[in-house]
Amino acid sequence: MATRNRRTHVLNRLKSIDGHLRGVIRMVEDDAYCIDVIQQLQAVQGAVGRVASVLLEDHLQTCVTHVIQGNDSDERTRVIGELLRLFDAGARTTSDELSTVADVTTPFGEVGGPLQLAPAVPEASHAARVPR
Ligand SMILES: [Cu+2]
Repeated sequence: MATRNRRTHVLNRLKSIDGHLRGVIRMVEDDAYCIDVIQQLQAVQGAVGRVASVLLEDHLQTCVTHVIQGNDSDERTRVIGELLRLFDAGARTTSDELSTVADVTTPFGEVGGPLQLAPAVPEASHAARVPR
C-alpha cells in the first residue's frame, strides 16, 4: 500500500461495501424476494472486485515496479510468480461463473460497474416464493 490517500480510498470503499452487505443481511432477515437478494449480492461482488483491482494496480505501480527496476533476480522471480498465481486463481474463478457488464443502482447507494452473475440457484428454492 503506497500512499495514505490510496489507503483511505480503499478503506472507504470497503466500508461502503460493508454497509451494503449489512443491507443484504437485513433483506434476508426480512425474507426479501430471492432475486432481489441475489441482485444485491452481485452488486457487492462487483464492488469487491473493483477494490481488488485498485489494490492490484497500486501493487503493480509500487512494489512490482520497485522490484522490476532493482537488481534482485530472485525477488523478481518471486513477485512474477505471485502475479501468475493470482492470475491463475482469478481465471479459475471467472470461468466458473457467467459474467456480464451492467450498472446497478441499489437501495443502499451507487454500486455500478461490472457485475458477475452468481452460479445458478436450484429452481426448487424459488418455488414457494412470490414476488412482492
Ligand atoms: Cu504491493
